[in-house]
Amino acid sequence: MSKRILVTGASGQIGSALTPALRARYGADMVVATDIVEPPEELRNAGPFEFLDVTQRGAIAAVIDRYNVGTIYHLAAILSAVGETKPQLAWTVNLNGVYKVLEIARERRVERVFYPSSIAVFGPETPRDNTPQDTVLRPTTMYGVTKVAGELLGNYYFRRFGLDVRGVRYPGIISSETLPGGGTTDYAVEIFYEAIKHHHYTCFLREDTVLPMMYMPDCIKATMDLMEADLARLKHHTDYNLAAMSFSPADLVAEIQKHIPDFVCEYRPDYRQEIADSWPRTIDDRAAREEWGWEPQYDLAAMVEDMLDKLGRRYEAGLL
Ligand code: NAD
Ligand code: AKB
Repeated sequence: MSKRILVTGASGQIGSALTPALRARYGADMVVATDIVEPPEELRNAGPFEFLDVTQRGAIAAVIDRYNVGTIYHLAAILSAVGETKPQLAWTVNLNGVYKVLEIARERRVERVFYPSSIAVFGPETPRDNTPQDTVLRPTTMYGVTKVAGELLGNYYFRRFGLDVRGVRYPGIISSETLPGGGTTDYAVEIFYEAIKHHHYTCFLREDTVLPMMYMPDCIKATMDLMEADLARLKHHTDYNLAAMSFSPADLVAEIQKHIPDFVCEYRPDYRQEIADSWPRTIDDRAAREEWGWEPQYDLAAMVEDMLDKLGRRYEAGLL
């Protein structure tokens, strides 16, 4: 029987989009979605779902054995903003989680593991413009600390044990289906809901805070392309820089106003401003482009048009 795919953190922003994409590509029964919280109804009804806490080693091993898992997408994590309010939880879930998943993957001879990293691996000492692939990694958030350690651990398991661990440094991900789970880039999703519902948004970052961002279809494409890439072509493994677009809240507001002219945004920066100020503005992703053919499809204008179209339809149907 062919081996199944396990997704941890499947109820989250990325998991709830990646799981259906994997099911469409490999078959609904082949993809086991797991999380500690209920997934969206469509995801629960469309294939296997198990409650799974990634800090529980025995529970991870049991699911891997029960479903004959050959590939893991390990998405479960605590993101940057929640991580700064609960650093101990971020350490436990992010680092204990990835260590346990890698250990069990090694023991059970899992073939491939996807472990997403983040632009949060960079810190205030890193060049912020066109941030190089290989550069200073001294983050000032607990989230960033766990992501650097996770990248290094994944590379260690590849070199030491031959476990094929792959990962990208996602920028802020924007999506129309599931709300983000507590990051610094969340404003770039929330703003659409408020623009459509109230024509008004109060942004928790300064208007000139430029950050790297990506639309969900590109995030899914990058993830699946990297996982299907020829291993022989990969010079990096767990730490690919990835770029699609960079913009500030003011840029995003101006683009939304092309569709909703009376939309107004106020700015009240909070503790997340300091996190954003420690991250890159733009990213050099040549390694991803050269080693596995990465190319994004969506720029700011195309993303905004698609977001407003999708969310606008849900609003008109009374579903927002
Ligand atoms: P999210 O917060 O939306 O989802 C994470 C999921 O993990 C949640 O559904 C949560 O219930 C689950 N979870 C938390 N603790 C758990 C535990 N102990 N056991 C099992 N599940 C647990 O996050 P996301 O945006 O979907 O992110 C997925 C991955 O991508 C994370 O590793 C994140 O660091 C990374 N990433 C995301 C972004 C982004 O902008 N969304 C950017 C960079 C990196
Ligand atoms: C966050 O803001 O924490 C995430 C990320 C960039 O990792 N969106």
